[in-house]
Amino acid sequence: MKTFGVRNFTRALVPLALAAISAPALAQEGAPQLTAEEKEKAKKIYFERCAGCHGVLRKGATGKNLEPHWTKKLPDGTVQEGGTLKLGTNRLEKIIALGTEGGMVNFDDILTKEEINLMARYIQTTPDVPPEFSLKDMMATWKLIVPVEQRPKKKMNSYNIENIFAVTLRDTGELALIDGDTKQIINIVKTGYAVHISRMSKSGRYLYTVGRDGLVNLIDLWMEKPDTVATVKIGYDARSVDTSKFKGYEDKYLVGGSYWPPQYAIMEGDTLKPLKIVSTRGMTVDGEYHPEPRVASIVSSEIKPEWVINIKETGQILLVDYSDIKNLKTTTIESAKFLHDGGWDASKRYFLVAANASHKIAAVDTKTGKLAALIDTKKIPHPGRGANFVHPKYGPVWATGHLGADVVSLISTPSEKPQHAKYKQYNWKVVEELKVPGAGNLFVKTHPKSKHLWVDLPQNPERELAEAVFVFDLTDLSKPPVKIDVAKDSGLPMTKAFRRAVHPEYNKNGDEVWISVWGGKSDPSAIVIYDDKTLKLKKVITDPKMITPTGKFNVYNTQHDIY
Ligand code: DHE
Repeated sequence: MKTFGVRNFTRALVPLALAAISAPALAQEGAPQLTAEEKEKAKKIYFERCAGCHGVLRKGATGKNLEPHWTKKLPDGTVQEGGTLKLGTNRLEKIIALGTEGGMVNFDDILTKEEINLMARYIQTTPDVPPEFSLKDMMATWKLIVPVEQRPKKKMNSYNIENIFAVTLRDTGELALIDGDTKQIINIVKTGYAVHISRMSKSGRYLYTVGRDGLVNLIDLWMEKPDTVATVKIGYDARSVDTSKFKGYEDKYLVGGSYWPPQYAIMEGDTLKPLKIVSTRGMTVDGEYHPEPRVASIVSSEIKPEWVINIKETGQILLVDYSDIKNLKTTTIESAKFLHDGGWDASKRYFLVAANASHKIAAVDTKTGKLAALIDTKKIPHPGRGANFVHPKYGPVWATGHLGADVVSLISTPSEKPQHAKYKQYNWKVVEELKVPGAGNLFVKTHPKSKHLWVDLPQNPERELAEAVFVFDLTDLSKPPVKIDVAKDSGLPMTKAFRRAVHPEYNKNGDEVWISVWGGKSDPSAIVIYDDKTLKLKKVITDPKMITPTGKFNVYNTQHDIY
């Protein structure tokens, strides 16, 4: 079955505190019966593979609503009620096995027939409600491994810290720190489960990473061998962190967003000591109450002491002023539902975030604290952090790829530079859609010193596209992109699982691009490095410890939001 979409998203591994999850209080009338053992197994699979898209409470987000009111056949076996289709086990099995044209991927190569049948029955039962996670719970998880006074007073190693890459080793729950100059692995740090993103402190000394299990690691890059100096859990299921970057607050605070419970936590930047938790439960932009509004992307403003915190299910964008943590001031900006990932425009005044299942990009003006625009795009925009460059005809643009469409959308962004005044007429319009050979893009990337735009397609169902990247020439966008077969260049053997080429990331100088070859958990993986000018292969980093590399975060580019 050829479907594009969110394959590995639904494979995401989310080890919630499963044991602590309470049994549903409601009667399961008409739902298929599950033994206690089956239920435990189904719960685990649901959290590992399904919750990322459908939500813990199954209210739906990127994926559809999976509550019993439409998954469950009526007690007498009726499949239709008042025009509403009741899916039932057989239909659900087919959807899980084969996927749908709506973007749901096929699971017949991941789950066994029995597991598919189990999940088809499980999602007809009433969803379990996981436990809450308080400040006291958070405090109990906090580990200060090296107190500040015992840390180096100056940099104790000879690494060019600004060119270190933090590489997510997704399926081992580790982070590889790689020297960008020598391409040698500096350290492999044990992190949270299926670690998601890394971010930098303003000073460039501290690196933070967050696992899907909510574990945050604080890594001190000044140590002789950079390593973890503190950890804390911010919830059971998380995706994002960022630091305080405004003048006077450098390295002072860290904020982390949770999927479950739906809340964000504020910590001390250099120790991770928990300070405050704020719930994000509340009303959607449509005025409906939502019990599970998950925290998606977070960025830190440099023009105000504020974080931009994007709440997925409600479509509300929060500007959280951290200058007074005790008396927290928040501006709540209405945008569109299902906010996900995003990045700054070139001026770093506007933050552009995908409302992915609404097929829109919301742009926030962080100077005025208002929504600047809500822009319709092709299906399921997925920018990562996006890419900024000056278009030959339309001036400054920010680019996003799409999971659900075979284009890269270029959105004109405002600029105060006098030479860009003539482009004002285009601001906040999709000025061009660059054609790519298929859907399934996750990340696009360029660099201020580069003339190239790199586009991956790891979620495309065709092997030859998922294993390649496509490079546009920014000086002549009428040319089709150059295809680079990254999996082939890696020299890795062909495997049953796709060797997905994912997440292009520049080095500090902006003259090299690193791409992960994301293989199966038991297959060899690699990072393939290209010369950005010539597009020629420069180096392949392989190592038995290099298992399922995905996101890569160059210290300097992450610290300064360069993309
Ligand atoms: Fe991500 C960023 C959520 C699946 C790799 N991902 C993000 C962000 C969010 C998010 C909210 C933005 C963080 C920020 O900027 O503060 N990702 C989710 C999901 O909910 C989802 C769809 C399913 C899940 O259960 O996790 C999901 N993500 C994936 C993957 O399967 C990816 C491809 C591989 C992996 O490592 O898990 C993946 N996501 C990434 C990466 C970034 C990211 C590499 C950071 C991009 C950047 O350049 O900053």
